[in-house]
Amino acid sequence: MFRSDVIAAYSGGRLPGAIGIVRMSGDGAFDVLDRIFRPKRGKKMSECNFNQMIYGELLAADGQTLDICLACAYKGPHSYTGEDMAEIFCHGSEAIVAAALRSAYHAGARPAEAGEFTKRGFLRGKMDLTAAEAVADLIYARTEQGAKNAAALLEGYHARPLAAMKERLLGLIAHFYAVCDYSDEDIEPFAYAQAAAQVADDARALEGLYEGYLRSSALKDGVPVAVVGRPNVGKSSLFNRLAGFERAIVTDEAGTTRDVVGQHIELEGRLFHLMDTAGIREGAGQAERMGIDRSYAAARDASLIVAVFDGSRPPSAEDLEILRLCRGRTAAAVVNKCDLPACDWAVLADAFDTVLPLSARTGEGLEGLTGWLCQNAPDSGEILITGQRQAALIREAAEALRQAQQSAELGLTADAFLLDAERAARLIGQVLGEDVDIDITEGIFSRFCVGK
Ligand SMILES: Nc1nc2c(ncn2[C@@H]2O[C@H](COP(=O)(O)OP(=O)(O)OP(=O)(O)O)[C@@H](O)[C@H]2O)c(=O)[nH]1
Ligand SMILES: [Mg+2]
Repeated sequence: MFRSDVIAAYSGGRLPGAIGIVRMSGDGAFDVLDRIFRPKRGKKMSECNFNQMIYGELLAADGQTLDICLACAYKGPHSYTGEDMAEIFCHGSEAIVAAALRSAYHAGARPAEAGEFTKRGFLRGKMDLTAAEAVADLIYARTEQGAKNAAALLEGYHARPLAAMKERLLGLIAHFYAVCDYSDEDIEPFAYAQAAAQVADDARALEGLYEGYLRSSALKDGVPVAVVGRPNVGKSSLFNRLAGFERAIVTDEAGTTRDVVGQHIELEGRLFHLMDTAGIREGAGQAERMGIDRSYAAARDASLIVAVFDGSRPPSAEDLEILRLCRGRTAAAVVNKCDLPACDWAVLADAFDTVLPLSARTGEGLEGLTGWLCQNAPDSGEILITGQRQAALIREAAEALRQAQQSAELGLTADAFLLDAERAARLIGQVLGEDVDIDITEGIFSRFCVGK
């Protein structure tokens, strides 16, 4: 295996904080550690147990004690990077961390680049490229659901079946070559129908993965939810209630909101992208009319619609336009201002499965709406591929397999089948990080933070 220099970086959260983590990795990491951390019990760090927290003194570059804290050494290859690695858990002060890093550099380490620890893990075969990408997903996860998805990807939820698929394909290809090259020997003849069925199964699996990727934006960008209604019914008030702060302007004038106002919220571990919109009405001025066009566009593009009505006033023609807008969509009707004397809104029962009386002013009935949002968020608990790089390769591999399937079904020459099957196997390998261009891997790791 290649030798690698010792890298060091700060790997913890924002400083100051309770604990700061200084991490190092590489051949000679334990030499650096021995020079900058002295266990209280007298032994050197490199003589203590691995994977065990050791209490001791963190030393500055001049040898003076900087902090009394903990450190842990991890012996390669059983570490995150696959190399000898160590972490020092010092007090989370900027001064201590900066001095500890200076001390590590003085002892022979160099500053790590963004994502370099994970890159080393990848290059040492500790993880495939999908797992490395999942690490970035984990770090940037905005919700519990996003983190769970990333954790499953990190554990090879899709990578393992993909690796198996590639092996099966290679087996099929090898069999094909054997039949062609040693036709007079006792090799089972090649069954085109069976080959066609196998690549069709694989193509279907890949297509499913790609479709999942198209749905995965809900994990990162949130489920888009449009709040629509005629002016002054309380859309912005409701939107602010859900956001938990005064995000949008509220006045008692009709036509307050002119533009789409977006806000991410998390409910029960899921991410939603709420959009407050301009009230829909006829005869508005130019700016408001442009806003109303955007309301329609937001409603069209959203997965879920929250249609708001003013329960203290009778239904109007403008309200009926909202009913029309929601037809055939996943929409809930909110009959707002339930703190005021109510008018008859029975008309909504025909148009909506869900009608929720609510007061944006007092918050009464809000849990009915949040419950509806969570129930209707498209989440099947399915683990989705999230990376555009992987998705593009998977789609291409699926297309190659469909072509191979066609060649097999038509009984074309072996060449036609082999060419596409081999291309598919290569593309699947690239998903996992085999034969991937150095520029591509550099691009992936540079998106990480320093210290990971
Ligand atoms: N009593 C009562 N008043 C409310 C409630 N929700 C909103 N309002 C009032 O209704 C008025 C309009 O509220 P907004 O939230 O600005 O209504 P909107 O639908 O966003 O209006 P536009 O942006 O003009 O389309 C304000 O005076 C709010 O205080 C409610 O639940 N009860
Ligand atoms: Mg508004």
